[in-house]
Amino acid sequence: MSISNAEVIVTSPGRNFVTLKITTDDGFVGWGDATLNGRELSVASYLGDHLVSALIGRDENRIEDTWQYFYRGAYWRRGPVTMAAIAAIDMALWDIKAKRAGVPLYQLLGGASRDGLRVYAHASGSDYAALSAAIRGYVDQGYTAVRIQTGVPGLNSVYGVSATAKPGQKYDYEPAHRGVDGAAATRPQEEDWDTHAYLNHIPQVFAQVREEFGPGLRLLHDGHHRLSPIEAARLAKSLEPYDLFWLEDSTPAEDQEAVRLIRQHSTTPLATGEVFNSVFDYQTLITDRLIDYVRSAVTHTGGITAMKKLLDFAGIYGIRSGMHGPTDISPIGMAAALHLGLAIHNFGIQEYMPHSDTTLEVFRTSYAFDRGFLHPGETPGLGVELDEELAAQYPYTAAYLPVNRLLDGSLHDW
Ligand code: CS2
Ligand code: MG
Repeated sequence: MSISNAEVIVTSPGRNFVTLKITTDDGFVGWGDATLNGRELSVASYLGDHLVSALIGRDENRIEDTWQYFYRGAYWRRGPVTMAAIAAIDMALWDIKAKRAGVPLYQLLGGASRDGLRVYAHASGSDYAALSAAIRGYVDQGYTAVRIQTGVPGLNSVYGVSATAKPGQKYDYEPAHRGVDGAAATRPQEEDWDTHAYLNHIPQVFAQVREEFGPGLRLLHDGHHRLSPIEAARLAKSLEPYDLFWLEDSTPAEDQEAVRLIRQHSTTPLATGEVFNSVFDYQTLITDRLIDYVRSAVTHTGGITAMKKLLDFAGIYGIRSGMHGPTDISPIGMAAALHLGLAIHNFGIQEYMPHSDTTLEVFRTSYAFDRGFLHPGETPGLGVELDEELAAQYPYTAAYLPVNRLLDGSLHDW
């Protein structure tokens, strides 16, 4: 049995996604997600122009060898574009292997370690009333964990805070922006930022949330890499009374040593890694026990093969998974996270930003949400099928994540 065809499909049902379709000579089809938000076409080209031709004729069963071939065999290793491309190949091959075996993928990864995956929702609001209504909407749907992002007095807009979300609606915000009236964007939008105002405001918001919603609800917060190490340490310390499940990405991601400083000052659990793409990005963080949760996405870290090894490595140090699950990972990448999360022992929590109805018409999924938990379903393989005809009706439309500037106009970190 060998790979007879491999094809890259770019579609934009509400937002852009890059998908790899691998077909075997006896008719099995595997799907892989290669979506890199705001840089989609780079991965489509890397796959389509450089990797796909080397896939044809390969033994589809040799997943580990194929992974090593594209990673170890390449002179230019790592980086988000390369690792998203390898991830898509890896996911598609696992999808085929499980379909051929007639089992949901998690069965090949060791079988279920739990009945379902606890997820956290995104709740945001430009002021406390809007935020509180958003949290209430999720609690009413059965969520047991909620990420809290809020507007900051004096700032026009804050990343991760919806200006339009309504309580109970399925999704909270879209990370990337298109241009006017949904046209292709020509450049990122600009948002403002003021660390002083943010640091003063956030602890007050968490105090209000705890008072209103009580001690049981798990609360998370994402700093989106905006703080210096000592500012992040102050935030982590000031949030201790509100018992966070985690504080995520409060310092720029490439500086692993910055996290040591936060750790020295606070017992607030820390999560990082959604922009990482290799186990080596975590080496110090894991071996020195500087974090509590690994945030990588299967889609951005070289696929199921690499992510399983990363999480097994983290597990040795008592560190758990908190895999990235925003709308800019396709339902295929999401399904990969669910199968892996169900199987591993050191699962922590799964981020869940439900996709739009338009996205879910194109990507037909078998995973299901039930009272705060997700399950990947029992369909053989990953359990997601792309409707190619429908996908073709949604052409790529450029969209970008915003950039942010301080109030004096200088550009600030992501
Ligand atoms: C966020 C994401 O989900 C998260 O934790 O940080 O919205 C992230 O900013 C986007 O996925 C970027 O593509
Ligand atoms: Mg994040």
